[in-house]
Amino acid sequence: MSNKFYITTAIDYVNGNPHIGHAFEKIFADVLARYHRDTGDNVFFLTGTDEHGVKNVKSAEAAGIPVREFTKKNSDKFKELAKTLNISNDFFIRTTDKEIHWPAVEKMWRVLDKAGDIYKKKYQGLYCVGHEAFVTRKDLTDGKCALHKKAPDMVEEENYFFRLSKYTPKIKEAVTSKKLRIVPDSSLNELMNLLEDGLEDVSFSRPSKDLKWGVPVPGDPSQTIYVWCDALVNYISAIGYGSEDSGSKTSNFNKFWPADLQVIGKDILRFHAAIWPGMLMSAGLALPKVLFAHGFISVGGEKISKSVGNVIDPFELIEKYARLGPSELIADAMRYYLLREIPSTRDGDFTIERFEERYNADLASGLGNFVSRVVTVGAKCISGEFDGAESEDVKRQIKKVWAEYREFVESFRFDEALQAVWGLISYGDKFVDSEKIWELAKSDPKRFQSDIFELCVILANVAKMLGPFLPRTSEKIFDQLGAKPSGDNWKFQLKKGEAMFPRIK
Ligand code: ME8
Repeated sequence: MSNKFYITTAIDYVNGNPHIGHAFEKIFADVLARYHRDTGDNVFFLTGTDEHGVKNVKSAEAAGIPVREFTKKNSDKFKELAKTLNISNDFFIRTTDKEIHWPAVEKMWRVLDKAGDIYKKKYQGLYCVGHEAFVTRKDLTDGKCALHKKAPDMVEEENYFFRLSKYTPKIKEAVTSKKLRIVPDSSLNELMNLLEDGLEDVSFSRPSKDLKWGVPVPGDPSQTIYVWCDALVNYISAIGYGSEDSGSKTSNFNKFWPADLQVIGKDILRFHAAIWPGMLMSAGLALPKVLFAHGFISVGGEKISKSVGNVIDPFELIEKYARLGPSELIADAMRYYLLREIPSTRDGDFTIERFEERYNADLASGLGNFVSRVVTVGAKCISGEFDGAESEDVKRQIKKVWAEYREFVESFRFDEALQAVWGLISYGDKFVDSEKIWELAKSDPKRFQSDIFELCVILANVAKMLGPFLPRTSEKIFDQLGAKPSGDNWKFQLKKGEAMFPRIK
């Protein structure tokens, strides 16, 4: 029986265009979704957009477009990005979806209320629109939010609160016992500090007179549900909580919840490791198994920001290199850069220079060159289907790299997984050199064919490992090998294709 694997990403605000930080997170999760599919797991992979709240409303106003139209237009861009980057999500949730999402948010609210965890209170606080959250004086520098560089709004209002404080001990227990595993340790430590201080109750609604754009509080339309309470519910609304009979054995909710892995950026840890588990506990639902918080991407050493003018638009980046080949391979090149260059648990940087360097060194010279050394040379002298046998040394080498690769992928060390694959490529390159393959074609055709067979096996394994990382590249390699990834008793029929990853001059 196959295991289920439910994986989610954060859902993006649609206040602007997607940038490479958004792209990174979706690519990161896609590797794991594809890897688990390859191992035979029954995968459900969710991503989507977060469309309510003050931030989206303000951006729509600034653009002079009605908010519903504005969020739809931008949500479409995020959807399009997922397609362009070959993200293999099974569903794309939008929080404006009144059929699937809203009923779940309403149900969650009622359940929290019934548990006695919602109460009304007069409140005065500083609301940071960038955070979509109340902040405290210690989050400010010179009166401005240290992260968003804007002064928060002073808000005085009566609204509903969620009794998060009550769940501090239970959350602490879940985290320390690893029922809810927080990766990496830096995020775990950050959370433990928060828990040590004790969690505070959270404002869970805003008066509708100030914010109408959102889900009305059930039974009290004078209040709108807080955007984070609404957004976090996407992880269960998308699989049917509240909209299908979640009691039935066949429902996706019963099949897939709890999530096996939730991927988020480190900046939204508190919402996912404190508020979300608190809500789930109050509702009597299981906690996700693992929460993975990735690092942040800067561009040219600076935080990505419109005012700095360093926003890299993934669509433009792909367009810029269109002359190098089909856009799906450029998308793979982008996937490669982000996965190889940004260590998943730390921050990383993007520059065009570094992108081109990596492309030329690893994709044009490393991978592309190896493919052509094997396929072009082989196809010249061998026509039709052929098989053969690998030497013990080749078998051992491939087995060793698979073991490293699996360990690295399963511990989220994607840069190291790719290094292991490139190790196998250089092993193959050495094989070509030491055998002087190009001479053997004439001098010893029998040995030539058996060597080419072994090289094809090496390349097929490289392509198999690249499947989750560079899906289109992997397919194209299999096309040129005339083989299927599922094969183990390899047979090949070489077909020289377009040069993969021509050099950037
Ligand atoms: O936080 N590098 O939306 P968002 C890496 N709607 N990751 C980055 C990044 C960067 N430069 N910039 C953003 C939200 N991200 C909420 C989430 S989930 C129920 C609601 C990541 O559009 C960020 O960490 O600000 C987050 O995980 C995701 O992109 C969406 O960010």
